[in-house]
Amino acid sequence: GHKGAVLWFTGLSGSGKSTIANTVDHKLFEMGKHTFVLDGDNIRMGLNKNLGFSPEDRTENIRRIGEVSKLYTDAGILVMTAFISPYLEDRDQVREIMGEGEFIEVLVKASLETCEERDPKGLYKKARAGEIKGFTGIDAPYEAPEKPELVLDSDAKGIDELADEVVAYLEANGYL
Ligand code: GGZ
Repeated sequence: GHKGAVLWFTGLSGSGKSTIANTVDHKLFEMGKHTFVLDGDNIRMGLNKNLGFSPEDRTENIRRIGEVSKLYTDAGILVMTAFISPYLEDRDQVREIMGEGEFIEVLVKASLETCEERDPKGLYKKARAGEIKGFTGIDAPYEAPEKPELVLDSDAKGIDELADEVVAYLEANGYL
């Protein structure tokens, strides 16, 4: 089919959102499907470079990403977003602006312990040392989704297996 939708990855920093999204992107490309990934690298560096990490700025970050995702979806493109998106209400707001079946919420489930152990950019260490204030999971909240379309067990499984689970979900539900 040629149905646009957004795969909305949500989870802690270091849970694997961006890596999984990019791996899915790669797999779909090999299958001849053209998708697009929105993440901090192309959004927080550009469109949203005037936003920080206060609750208000995170809400505005997610609102804009939601609107951009809607544009892609309306154009018939499958878009993947990889942002912590810590607030339930903000994600529900995006779900509301999308059409029926166009918002696929994917919880990338990894415990704080796992993420802190990975700490690829050393940010948890800085947050623990008080060098970064308001870090998600340390001194800022993460509200996990109650009924996500998909849950990926990033504590127990590797990136490739989880990416395959996403592709299988898309196939089973008529998105490909
Ligand atoms: C959380 C922060 C913070 C604070 C900088 N809290 O591992 P990363 O580096 O690449 O992922 C984190 C990213 C989070 O940006 P998002 O746009 O996804 O956040 S939100 O959806 O909440 O708006 C981390 C880095 O930015 N980072 N400061 N205080 N993550």
